[in-house]
Amino acid sequence: MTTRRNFIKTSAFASAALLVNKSDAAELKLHQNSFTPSKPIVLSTWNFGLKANEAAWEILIKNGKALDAVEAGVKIPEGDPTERSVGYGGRPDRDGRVTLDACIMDENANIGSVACLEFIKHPISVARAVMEKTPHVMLVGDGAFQFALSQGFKKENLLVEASEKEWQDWLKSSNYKPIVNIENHDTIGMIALDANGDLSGACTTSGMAYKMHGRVGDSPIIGAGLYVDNEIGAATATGHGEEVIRIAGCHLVVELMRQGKSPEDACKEAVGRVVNLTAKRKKNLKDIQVGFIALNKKGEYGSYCVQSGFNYAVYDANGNNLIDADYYLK
Ligand code: SD4
Repeated sequence: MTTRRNFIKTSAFASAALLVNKSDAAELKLHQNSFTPSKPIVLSTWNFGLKANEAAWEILIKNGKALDAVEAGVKIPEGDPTERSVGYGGRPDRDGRVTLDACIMDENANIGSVACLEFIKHPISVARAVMEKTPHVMLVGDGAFQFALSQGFKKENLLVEASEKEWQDWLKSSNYKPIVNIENHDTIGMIALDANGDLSGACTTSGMAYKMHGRVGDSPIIGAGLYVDNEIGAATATGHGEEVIRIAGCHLVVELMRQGKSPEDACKEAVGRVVNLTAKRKKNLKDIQVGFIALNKKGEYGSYCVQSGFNYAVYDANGNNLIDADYYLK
């Protein structure tokens, strides 16, 4: 195919035309007018979602559980040292420490989360262990690390040479100014509907580069960076965590779907809240990116974000495709 971009026609549940970005990694199949919701289906944030979706799909297509699929999916960028915003290889905080945030939620509202976790390559699996093996829902810092060791996770250095070098350069100015859409990947958030009709989600990140030590974003916070309600749908977020927390973003998106909004309209309204509060607080919207993706119980999905550049990967019966999210700042 020679065209890089194609329009998907409006469908019953994709209320606005979406731009589809042809990825070299993905066979692009247009859904035009046959955008029938199907299950299983998995969605994940940014272009590294394509590879992550493949791992999730292997489980979903064998009638596996959405919970297992989302954990396996997000482990792909977590374990990849060239992905500099998640897990191993992630950019450090301003003290040069790689601190990771992750959470997971299943169809029965079981939840597990870790925040500011160091030295463990797969925080999502530690979050799952918090969910399944403790009476709690969230462990942070050294407590999360000690728990991980007790569960057999290995202590590893997560700061790769490239990240360390960038951090050394950053120290010269020490100016904390998050870059919007950095390298087209940030947090990976993944939500899936399995063949059995159950929803689960996972979200994992190294957070904002050069953040204060101890800073926690939205990604490990159930209701902010991720939410799943098996009766209604699921949502996950990426971008500036402070803004997502401010509106309890993903819980809001799911509640808006409960009120009857399509996934895309729910994401759009949540972004509208970010926009309004940013104006109220007299901050510059151009410095902010927030993106949501959402999936409902029927397998309908959508997304919306503050500014251009956010995309997400969808793997369903139509294949594994990258979709450019519609955005507010035109
Ligand atoms: C966070 N939403 O920690 C996450 C990921 C991120 O730019 O750093 N996005 O706020």
